[in-house]
Amino acid sequence: MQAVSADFGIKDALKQLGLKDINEGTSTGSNNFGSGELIASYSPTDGQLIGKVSTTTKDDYEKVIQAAQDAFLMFRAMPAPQRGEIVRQFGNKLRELKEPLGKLVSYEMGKSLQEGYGEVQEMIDICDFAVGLSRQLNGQTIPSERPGHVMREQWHSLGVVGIISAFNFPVAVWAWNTALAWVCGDTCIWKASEKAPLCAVACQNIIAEVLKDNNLPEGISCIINGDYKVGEFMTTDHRIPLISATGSTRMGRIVGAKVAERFGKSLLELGGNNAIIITPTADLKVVVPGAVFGAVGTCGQRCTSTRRLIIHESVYNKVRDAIVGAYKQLTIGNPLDEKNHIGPLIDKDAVNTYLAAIEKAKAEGGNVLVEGGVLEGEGYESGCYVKPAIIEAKNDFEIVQSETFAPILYLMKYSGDVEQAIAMQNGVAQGLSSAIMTNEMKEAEKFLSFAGSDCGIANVNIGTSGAEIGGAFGGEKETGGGRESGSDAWKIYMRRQTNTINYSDELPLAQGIKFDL
Ligand code: UN1
Repeated sequence: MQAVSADFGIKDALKQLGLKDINEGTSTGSNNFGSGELIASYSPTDGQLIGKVSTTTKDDYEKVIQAAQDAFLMFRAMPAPQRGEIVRQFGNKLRELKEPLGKLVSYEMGKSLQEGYGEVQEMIDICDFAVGLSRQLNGQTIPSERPGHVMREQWHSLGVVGIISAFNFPVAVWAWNTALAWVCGDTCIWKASEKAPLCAVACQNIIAEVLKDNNLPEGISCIINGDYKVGEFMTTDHRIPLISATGSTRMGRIVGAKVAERFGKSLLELGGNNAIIITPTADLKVVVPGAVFGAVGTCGQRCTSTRRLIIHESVYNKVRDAIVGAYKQLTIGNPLDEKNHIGPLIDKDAVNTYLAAIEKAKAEGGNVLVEGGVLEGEGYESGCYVKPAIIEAKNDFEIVQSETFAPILYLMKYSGDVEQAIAMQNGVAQGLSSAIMTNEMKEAEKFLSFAGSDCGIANVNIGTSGAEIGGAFGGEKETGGGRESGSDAWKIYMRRQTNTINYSDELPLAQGIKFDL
């Protein structure tokens, strides 16, 4: 670790974030009661041990939930704009620490430094959004059918929110949830991915300082560490009214069922299988960067990553050649070095999944246009660096139908009108993000209409990834149906109450029912 940290300032970043490095001991996060075994965090960039984090036992968990429940009782009584002030301070701390936190994200997770900074920016943006929201948690007044009556809708704080997040966005997805949950008056318990535990501890340290400065209990923000078993403490716990879970469809199926069994609410943000439709009028200047960033950004490990290009046959060769040409410009290497576009996959398991997917695509009849493979030699010692691959394939290949979290882009042709392309784009089990590249207004509007894309996100002349926080984020079908981040996604973090108030001297019943005594 020493050599790399000296090069890219990682050691300094760890210090600024209050993390101990391997020579100093174990990081726990200030509100983590973790007394279980240690998780070691290795960087996929250089294979070095970055630090260790202690895991949460069942007994520890009981202390955490107690702290979160106690904190909830005071936090929900605090006026929402004052809670917004806490989130404002948190956002400011993130502004101060954008560089070290972005570096840690890049080093622990492997995404390019630019994307690491982008992730922290996304946290700052959602904090700003939530601050404004803290004065807009408005209910409505509804006309009553009865004289001398009025109906009202109110939004009350929900309780303790459980957050389960994935390795690929190790800090931003937590912030999407917490920034909203906090202004709504909820307290949070976060189980981060065991593949990026130090990012979680760093975030906890930052919010802990803000809470301390404001004499607020740290139970407002808690972390628990460990594998899926630790997540299960939350999914089966009736004291947690909402579980927000981001990850694979496989995970979501289990979590969703467990939470539903106890009538909890769940917000699921699961797998995607995102396509860009490229029509005859598409502008290559827009198509190439949109498709390439979508496919190789975060080394193909975004849930919004572009997996399929559905290209009209009349422009197929031109588009194919332009994309294949652009792949030749890509540089792969240490993501902390800003000259590289692409860092490593998260670990060797992910490398094996990537290799198996390429083999499967070939076995199903795919035609490889850009060879994949694992990079070896100087700078690639971690064994996690792979080459982004492009394969001509058919939409109904089994491998094309499933999400592989890796930089593999499938190219396919359509020959008819845009409806045919839309049917192909919709012809998968997932429904997160989608895009069309066109200068034809009618095609764009058809794609966005009720008969168009069936995804939660449908874009025109931009790629499938890189959504802004202002819109609701999430998708349909096997993506799980949840919406987080912007728009009115805050409503799931609150409980809705309908009030009917009678200010008359009579008691008329609704629906005109007579009940005379
Ligand atoms: C994810 O991959 O889980 O739209 C989230 C995007 C990012 C968020 C991705 N803003 O690509």
